[in-house]
Amino acid sequence: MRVLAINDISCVGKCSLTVALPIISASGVTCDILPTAILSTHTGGFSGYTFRDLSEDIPAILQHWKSLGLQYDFIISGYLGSISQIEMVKSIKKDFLKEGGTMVVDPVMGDNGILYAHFDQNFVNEMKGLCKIADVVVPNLTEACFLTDTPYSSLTEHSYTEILTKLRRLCPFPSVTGCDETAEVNGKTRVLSTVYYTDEKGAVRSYSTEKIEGAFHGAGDVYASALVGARARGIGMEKSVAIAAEFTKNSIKQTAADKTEARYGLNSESQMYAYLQALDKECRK
Ligand code: PXL
Repeated sequence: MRVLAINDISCVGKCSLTVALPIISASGVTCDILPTAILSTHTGGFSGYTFRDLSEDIPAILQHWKSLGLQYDFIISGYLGSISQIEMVKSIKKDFLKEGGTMVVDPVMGDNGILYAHFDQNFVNEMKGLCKIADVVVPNLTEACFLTDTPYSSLTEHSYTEILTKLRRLCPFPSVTGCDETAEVNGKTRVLSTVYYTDEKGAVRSYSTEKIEGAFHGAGDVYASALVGARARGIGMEKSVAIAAEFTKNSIKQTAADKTEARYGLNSESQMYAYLQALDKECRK
């Protein structure tokens, strides 16, 4: 199994490729990388970061790969710094995804109801176009709202299924993370963090974990990488979502216990062994 991860390198702050590469590789498949930009840190919560756009280097990299005849079973795209990089990902899919391969798009654009620095409505519109060529999209709730023109401020627990139905007009297998819900657990009202997704048969499903209070940077990257790792190991959507959601929740839980600054990312390293055990258990069935 060969996976290509297209994303930036944020040198500090554990997101994008510094998360995708270790997690996807650890899952037991080859993970090649295409860096879209190099930043000293990510853009969420730091000021004064450097940002080198690598768009100019990419055509020669792709030319070389073509000469090697490289083809991928999975391609996952993440943070893209410009509309021209969105176009570039579309042509990479054409040239490098195997027939029957899986295109995964993480439409990295924002969180907590707002877009990250450098993004605007024009970029959102172009990202909708990229989602249309994907088999799987993994937005967080904020990104799902932007992709479906749903005002974030108007959200209720009843909106989630509707958002998923709208996302299915863009892509057959959307999976939306961070859908907060309340539920009665042992007679107490609890807040749950739920992933809404569609299974292989196209049915809307959900998977809930305990909600850990706070904003944790890089959680979307951990979830997307763990999901791709599980899918690349041949595990079905339903189990893959559960494994990725548990890995992410446990990483968040450990990060909260560590009391590190949220902008430095998740302690997913501590949960890697459990993730691999979950993959192995499923693959042995
Ligand atoms: O975690 C998403 C992400 C990836 N890459 C860069 C970012 C962000 C979010 O802030 O700034 C550069």
